Amino acid sequence: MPHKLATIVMQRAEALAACSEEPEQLTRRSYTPALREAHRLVVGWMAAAGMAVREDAVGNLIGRYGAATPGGKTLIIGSHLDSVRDAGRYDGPLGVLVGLAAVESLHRRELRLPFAIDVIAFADEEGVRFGSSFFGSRAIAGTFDSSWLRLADADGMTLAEAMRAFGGDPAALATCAYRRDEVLGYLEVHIEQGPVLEAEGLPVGVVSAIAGATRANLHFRGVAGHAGTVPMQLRRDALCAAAEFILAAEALGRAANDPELVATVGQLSVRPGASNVVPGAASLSLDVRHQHDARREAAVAALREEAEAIAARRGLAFTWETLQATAATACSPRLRGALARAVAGAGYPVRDLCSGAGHDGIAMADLCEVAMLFVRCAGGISHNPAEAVEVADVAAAIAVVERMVEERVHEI
Ligand code: HGY
Ligand code: MN
Ligand code: MN
Repeated sequence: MPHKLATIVMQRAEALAACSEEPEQLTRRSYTPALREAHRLVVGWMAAAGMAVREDAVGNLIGRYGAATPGGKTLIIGSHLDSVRDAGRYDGPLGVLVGLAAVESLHRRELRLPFAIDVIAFADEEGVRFGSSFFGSRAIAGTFDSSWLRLADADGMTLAEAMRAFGGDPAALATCAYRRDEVLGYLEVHIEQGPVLEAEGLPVGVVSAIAGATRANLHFRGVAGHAGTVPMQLRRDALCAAAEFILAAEALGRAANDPELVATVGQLSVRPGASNVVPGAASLSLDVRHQHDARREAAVAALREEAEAIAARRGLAFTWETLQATAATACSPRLRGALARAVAGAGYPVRDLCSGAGHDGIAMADLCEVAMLFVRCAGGISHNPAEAVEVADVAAAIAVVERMVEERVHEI
């Protein structure tokens, strides 16, 4: 059955890829009409798999496959449908579609388990639109911070306004939270977004921990001036300061001789943004990750000091805005063990590996034990339209999840 369902998963991933804000590339940010279109497709697939479907106040899409007897606990299987800009097809959707396929397999065989399965498509995992992320999973875990509702996107729309326009209810976010005692655990299937499984010829991997991450915005303020008249020595050029910082961040990441430390500047805005004006203001994003929190925090502190020194040397004003700092999250030894036995039971080698990428499991760990299954992806490429998986590896993931929910019940 897994291979047939895997083919359906691949077809559905293609259908979801057409739900985009941009005609030429796949961009599906949170609370957009493109995400609404994606939800419409998934609602139909969930209903056809015998699931009761609802959307909660924060905008999570939740399909429930009821337990054999009412009152059972719930295993949550989830991931996200929102994407980065110019995204691949599988980062997020694969996890929702494999969870749905495992339920579909039960439904086709008219099987019910002693526990319910909730397949959740979380409202905003990538954080592209509002800068901070995990809004959906934080609401499910009961840790949503209402100050986030005032975050605004590039058009000035607040998260609360976007949520309301999408059909959500910012005033009712407490209703999204699950109770600890009703949840068996959380399982996410996700592409590895790295090269390890492919390098070792493995279809799947069991995640041991998810790296911690700090996201910040840095703002350099100088003096705008005429490109033709302001002498170089008298300039207070905000973009040159930002450029110096960007290279310093790369140098720190490289010099640390620590492969687990990564520092990325992915966004840069320059004002006023005219070719004949010395830039008076420049803002940039910073993303720092590490498996160990102390190392990440030390790197963030060093980068903040460096930015302040650059601004001081150049006579610029500087502000630092931390948007999000998430601690590294260990996956549950109990669930990992059950997942590893399900991998072995499905006939695949068990390979533990860390996740450099962030996932909703970070937020879900405040609610319950979490486990993740990685799926090999071509070249380890992700956050890129070249993202690709093999149908046989998707079939492997479905077979593992089926064994996890059907044979490892007593271990969950
Ligand atoms: O940024 C991440 O690690 C994830 O893709 N949200
Ligand atoms: Mn991603
Ligand atoms: Mn993802």
